[in-house]
Amino acid sequence: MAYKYIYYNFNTIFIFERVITIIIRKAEYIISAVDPKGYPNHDLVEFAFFGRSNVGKSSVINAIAKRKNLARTSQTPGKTITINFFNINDEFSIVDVPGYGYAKRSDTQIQQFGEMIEKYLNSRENLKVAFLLVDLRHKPTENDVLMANYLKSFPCELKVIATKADKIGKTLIARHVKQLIMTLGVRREDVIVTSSVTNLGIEEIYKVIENHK
Ligand SMILES: Nc1nc2c(ncn2[C@@H]2O[C@H](COP(=O)(O)OP(=O)(O)OP(=O)(O)O)[C@@H](O)[C@H]2O)c(=O)[nH]1
Ligand SMILES: [Mg+2]
Repeated sequence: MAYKYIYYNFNTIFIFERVITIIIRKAEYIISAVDPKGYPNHDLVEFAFFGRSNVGKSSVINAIAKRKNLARTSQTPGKTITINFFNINDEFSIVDVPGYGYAKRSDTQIQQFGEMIEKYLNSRENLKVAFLLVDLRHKPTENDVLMANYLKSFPCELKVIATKADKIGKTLIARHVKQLIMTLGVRREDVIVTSSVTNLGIEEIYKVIENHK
């Protein structure tokens, strides 16, 4: 944990801003599972990452864990097809959930994915925060809205991660965040603007994690 000191007017006003950082001593893949029988039998608090295919879930997880290839990322959407659990510092667990909205999936597969996610949300008491990732460049999709409403029905906290902020101009960011808040029906303080390329927003995610550890 560190503190940022900002001085104004010859020290007459100064602002303390607590900067949270998590030192990553250990970041390990635990297991992949499709149903509760396969979940790890640990009592670590969990933080799960939801969102459509290709939105950047695995990339954000790698940025949080400060590892290049902990979660597998890909140019090809639909790569993550199981729920993947990671152990960070033996203190908390990060959960990579398969993405929705990938066109090349059969109806049966879509149904199986839905059931896989539903079982996880219904049975996992140690899940503290559901992070829903949406692409900041575009208006949230219908599926994003459905997912946000669905996640709101569970007792865990919901935070929205707006991804790929490096891909749009700074002036557009505020406008798109506003649109995202309106479309998903969330509060500004529940939205974290991120980029896995520049690491923008990763400290804010650490803050959320710290609050639940
Ligand atoms: N420029 C930029 N590219 C990103 C960012 N995050 C992810 N990407 C790219 O977007 C693509 C998809 O990223 P992934 O992290 O694999 O996405 P995912 O949500 O895990 O995808 P699935 O596992 O298919 O559900 C990759 O080519 C990433 O390099 C970002 O913040 N900025
Ligand atoms: Mg992935």
